[in-house]
Amino acid sequence: MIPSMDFLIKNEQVFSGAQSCRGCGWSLLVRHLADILGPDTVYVLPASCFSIISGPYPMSELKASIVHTVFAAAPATATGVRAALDREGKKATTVAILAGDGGTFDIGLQALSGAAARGENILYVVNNNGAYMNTGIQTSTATPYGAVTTTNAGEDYKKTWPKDLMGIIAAHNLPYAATASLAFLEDMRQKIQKAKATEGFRLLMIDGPCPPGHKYEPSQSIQVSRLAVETKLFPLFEVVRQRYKISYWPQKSVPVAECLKHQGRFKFLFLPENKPLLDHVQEHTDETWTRLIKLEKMEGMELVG
Ligand SMILES: Cc1ncc(C[n+]2csc(CCOP(=O)(O)OP(=O)(O)O)c2C)c(N)n1
Ligand SMILES: [Mg+2]
Repeated sequence: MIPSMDFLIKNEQVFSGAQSCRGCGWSLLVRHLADILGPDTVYVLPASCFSIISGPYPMSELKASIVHTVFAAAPATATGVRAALDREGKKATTVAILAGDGGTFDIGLQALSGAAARGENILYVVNNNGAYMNTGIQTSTATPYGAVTTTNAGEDYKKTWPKDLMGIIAAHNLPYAATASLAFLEDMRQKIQKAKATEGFRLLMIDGPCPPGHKYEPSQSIQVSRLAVETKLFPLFEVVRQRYKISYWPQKSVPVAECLKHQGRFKFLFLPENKPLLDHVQEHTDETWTRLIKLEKMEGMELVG
């Protein structure tokens, strides 16, 4: 069989010398994203690690226009950018938001919901690294259960489950939404292509490896991302108008501990006295996966676009 080369960068749109940490998911994600979206793209950036990585003008990392905006309002800013481009007749120009989980699950949620409900012609990309990494690893509502951050150090680890952002987004009846992983590049690139080709409000949520925040060696980023998918901690799926479709079915049943044990942020789950907590994470993950399968099988859920 001839191996597919669909994971290779074809039109590099990123200058060398990015200011990211080693092993950062943001950089690899944006290389692939920009390769597919091309130079006729305006990127709208709320505050996140990528605001720093992309660099202040004139040292931008991307060969495209970048609009830096306030933390809470990227979808509102992007709405304005879209309207201005449309008015100039530039309907083919892509408007893409690059946001972190803090800017999406928490502070930008209202603006996100508004733009999604209005059906703005915008691509929203969220790099979910599970905390406010740029300002020093504070808990967000995307932080996984059991993780240590700098804001829950007093109570040792996070004791609530992350928000179901994809469920919230599905409820907006979008034409395209999907999760993706840097360890599954062909799948991720296909999803970016689909999102680019779809008109209306689209959202991609990428699992964001972060060595300093998750506490592992930079060389392990892709391996940890792959384990997140194989253990079903980060399932890969698409949602089109509330219809779910699983994109990757793990062949083997890999326990969540296989992914969590590499990450220092989960150290509390591996204390002998905390075995029930680790079991709890496994049960919750199994339940979420079963629910996803049920959502996929649900008939008659498709809504008219
Ligand atoms: C209103 C407001 N509050 C706080 C900040 C400080 N701030 C800048 S980036 C950031 C963290 C962003 O976290 P996230 O969205 O998850 O992106 P990441 O840095 O993890 O990529 C914070 C708190 C800000 N810029 N504006
Ligand atoms: Mg984050």
